[in-house]
Amino acid sequence: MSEGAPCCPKCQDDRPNIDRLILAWAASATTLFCEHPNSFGCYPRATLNLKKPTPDQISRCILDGNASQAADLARACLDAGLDPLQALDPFVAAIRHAGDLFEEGEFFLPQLLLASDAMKAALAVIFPGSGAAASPLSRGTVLAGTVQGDIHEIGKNLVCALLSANGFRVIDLGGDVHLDTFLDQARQLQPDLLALSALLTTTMMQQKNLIVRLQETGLRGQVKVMVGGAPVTADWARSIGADGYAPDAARAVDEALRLLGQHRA
Ligand code: B1M
Repeated sequence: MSEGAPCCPKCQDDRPNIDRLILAWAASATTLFCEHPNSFGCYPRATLNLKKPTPDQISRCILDGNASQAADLARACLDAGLDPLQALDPFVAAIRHAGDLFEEGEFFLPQLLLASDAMKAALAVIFPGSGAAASPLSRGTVLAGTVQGDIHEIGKNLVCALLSANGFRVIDLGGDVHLDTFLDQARQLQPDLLALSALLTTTMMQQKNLIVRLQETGLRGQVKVMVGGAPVTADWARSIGADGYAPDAARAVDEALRLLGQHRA
């Protein structure tokens, strides 16, 4: 079969899916294949040993800032049977490595930007629609965002995705969210929990400022506050009067459940 030709009538209508499977299997593929039943003369997917991308491949792709390849590799990880958190791990390691290179002066801001775009492309595949959807089985409403002055969104998006996947209704205000926006939205939407992310030592202070403003405006008693982000610690959370803190996205779910008096399903 010539490369690029459809391998069955159904595949002709399903080109992107075939392309991604080919990519996942590219290293050892000798025949084009698809996941349709044998009646079309194709290989059933279960018998294919899809190749899991290596951490090196993933790291190279993120450091190169190759967003489309990052999305393909993320799909390949899922196709190879990894659960979403396992699939995400090497991408997180790679973007952190990019940060280290930046700190060491071996990477410049445009490269870091490209790397983070690639990371976001992978995250969008692994957790589609992160933070956007309201879960039908809402355990409570979470109003989330990265605080004013801080545009780092990847970790916050991951926290939102996991909260959403665990039954919370998540309203994600995005990055660099002005204190007044948080206050207006908290007043309007009456969330049960505010989830405030900060990635810069300079912007952590905005978590504190927001808690002060919540007190001043009489909203503090109506909403719990959880803080997080790489420089944030449990001590910091306590010192600013936050109700909760989590060091990573998985533990943010546990903490949100605890704060809202819920248990895992
Ligand atoms: Co920036 N950046 N960056 N950056 N960046 C860091 C944070 C830095 C540590 C890099 C470094 O120098 N080594 C450094 C901060 C130093 C400091 O303050 N201590 C830094 C800097 C300095 C900057 C700029 C100032 C650079 C400049 O302009 N000279 C600038 C700031 C711009 C601004 O915000 N005003 C800047 C810009 C950028 C990019 C735009 C290029 C890009 C962000 C793109 C985007 O998100 N839209 C970027 C990136 C990608 C990084 C690094 C490399 C990676 C961050 C990331 O996505 N990590 C980062 C280095 C690093 O982290 N090692 C760095 C992966 C993510 C999954 O982890 O975000 O930690 P993380 O989230 C985790 C936990 O922290 C936790 O759960 C997540 C998942 O497990 N968590 C929560 C996060 N939020 C939570 C909330 C919770 C609970 C847990 O409850 C509410």
